[in-house]
Amino acid sequence: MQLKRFATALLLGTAMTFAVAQASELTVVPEAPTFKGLAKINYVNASDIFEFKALPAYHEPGWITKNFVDTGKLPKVADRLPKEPLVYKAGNMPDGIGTYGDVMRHVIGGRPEGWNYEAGQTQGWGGIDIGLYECLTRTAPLFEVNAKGMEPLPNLAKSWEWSADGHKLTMHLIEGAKWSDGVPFTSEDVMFYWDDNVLDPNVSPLNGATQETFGEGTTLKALDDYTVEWTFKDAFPKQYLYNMAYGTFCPGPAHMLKPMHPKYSKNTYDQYKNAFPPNFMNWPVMGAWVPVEYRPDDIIVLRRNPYYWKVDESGNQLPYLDELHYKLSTWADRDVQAVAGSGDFSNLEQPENFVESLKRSAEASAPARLEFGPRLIGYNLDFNLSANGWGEPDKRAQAVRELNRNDHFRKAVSMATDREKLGQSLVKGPFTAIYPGGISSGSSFYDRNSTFYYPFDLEGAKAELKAAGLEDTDGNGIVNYTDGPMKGSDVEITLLVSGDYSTDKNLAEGVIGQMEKLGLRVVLNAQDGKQRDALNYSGQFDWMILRNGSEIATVVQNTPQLAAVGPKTSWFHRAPEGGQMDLLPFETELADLVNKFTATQDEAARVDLIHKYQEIYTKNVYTVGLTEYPGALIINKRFSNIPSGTPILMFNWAEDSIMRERVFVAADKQGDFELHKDSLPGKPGDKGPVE
Ligand code: BQZ
Repeated sequence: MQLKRFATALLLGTAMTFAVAQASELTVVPEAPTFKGLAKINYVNASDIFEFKALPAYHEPGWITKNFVDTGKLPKVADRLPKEPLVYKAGNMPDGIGTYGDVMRHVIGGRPEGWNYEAGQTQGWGGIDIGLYECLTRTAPLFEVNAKGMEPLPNLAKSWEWSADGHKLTMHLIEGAKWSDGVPFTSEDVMFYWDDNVLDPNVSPLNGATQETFGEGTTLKALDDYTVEWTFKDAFPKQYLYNMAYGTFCPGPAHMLKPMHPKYSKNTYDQYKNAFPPNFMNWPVMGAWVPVEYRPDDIIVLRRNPYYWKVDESGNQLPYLDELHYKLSTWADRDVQAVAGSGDFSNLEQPENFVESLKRSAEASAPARLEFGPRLIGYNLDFNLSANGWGEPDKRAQAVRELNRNDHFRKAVSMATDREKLGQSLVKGPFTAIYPGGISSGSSFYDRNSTFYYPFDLEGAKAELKAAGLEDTDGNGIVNYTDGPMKGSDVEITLLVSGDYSTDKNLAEGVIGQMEKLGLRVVLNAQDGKQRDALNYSGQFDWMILRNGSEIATVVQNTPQLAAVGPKTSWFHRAPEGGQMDLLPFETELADLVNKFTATQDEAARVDLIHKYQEIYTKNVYTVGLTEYPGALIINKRFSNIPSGTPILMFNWAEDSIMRERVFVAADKQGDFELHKDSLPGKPGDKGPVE
């Protein structure tokens, strides 16, 4: 009998060993299916796009001269421009010098909280903040710039030079530019953003800029009204110039915000953050358009900024478009309206809409054209890896965090994920690809041979769960903890996703179904974008499905978000308030590789560092990549100066990359969509525009 039992156990054991031996081994990810839809990009040099210089004469729409300059309401256009405006070169404009008039009608799924972007308020995304807030440098147009020697484009910072030892960077701001209410833009705006928002621990700027975003111990000071000086610990950390672009260094108007900041008033931080609600119109911006009308859940209307500091080579003050709309709807509706022609622009990023959008856009009568870019849109299942208090977990959540930090557990989750099925469930065809996580296959830093994953293998996954100390001891199909404070309980995991996108929810439902077969109970927690962001940034989640950002697509943009290089840089592992990071050994390796990448300018070394990063990332299942696919830009055919092959996401979103300020509509194609024709923004706080 003993023998029989032993033999059975042996057989079982062998079977188990055999199952584990059969369990999918780490494998190099297969080639992604080729996808023909990719449009051609015309690569140029950065200097081909624009320069800063004074021109002999400047021009503006005739109605501004007639109704505003001739009546004394506005200074002459030459007096509204800086000494050396940013001059877009006609040679880089696909359709050349434009003409004034018309509107770009955006549709967005977010909603405005207020105008205090610096203190973390969203304006609803979809390109509205990108248009309002100009930043020290600009990177979105780099998608069309030759990679060799690439560095961020000048913007509010028109030039810069490094000290001989590379630890200081002197930055020259554009001189004589003004906010849209006529107040001069100076280093005071830059320093208020840096000192009283980035460095103030009580303020969390939108897109999460912290001191570590620009390097541990980095300092910044103003030398005069138009000169600031950075001091870095590393020598020549040119990488940080990317972080001085959109999202992380886009100063707001200090003359509006500083008086409301707790350091300079009796306001609380909450009162500061909410000092300018969305119905505060004519908010001063450096961007090309100013909010002049807001109807909740309906529309935000923006009118051209009369002090905008960019012109074309003929001296025409930009933008060409007099008005922008942001219709407050849903992200899915953005695709539908762009294809139907009642909206003008969409980043087709939800595969569920691919087929219909392709069909409609293929018709000769289609109002919009649709161009696919590289396979750079992807999703990851992120594990909250903090076990020392970030997000104040209760007993259940803490037990999940401990599991998330267990290699067998993350391996089991990866092995139980059928990536092929998940991708095809979104859209049939050659669009989606198996994506293990890490750098996108569409990125110039991607190396397939450094990208590993565990192919789908449910039995192997179950064996890994057992190795993680989980067994279904009560036979209800869900594994139980076999020790610790949750001993005997079912393993229950909450999954945070954005409820604003069908793709996020569909992927979540797919993962939940697949995890149930593995024996994990995963509970969906779908929140709107704002709440999802808030729960994410504060660590209140067990697992999260997150769409990739620029750091995954380009490596060089938002680089600190590639690893926990600081207490608040990773999307899914941060330090508790006032606490330290509790990094796993491989996380420390990843952070070291990212820091080394940031500190060197040796191109070959940078490539090697990222390949090593990719290998450690994927072999350790830092995240479980789910699927990746190409996005497509849908834009109404009446617009000119749209660069061919503009990716919907690379260094930034397409709203930035197409350089909207130089987009125009030929006179004979202009629609009748303006809601405030021949008006300009009023004074900050005025109820609407000045007709
Ligand atoms: C693009 C983008 C422009 C944010 C947002 C939104 C937020 C996230 C992300 C995208 C929307 C559109 O993305 O989906 O196509 O227009 O706005 O900013 O998802 O919830 O927090 O990171 O960019």
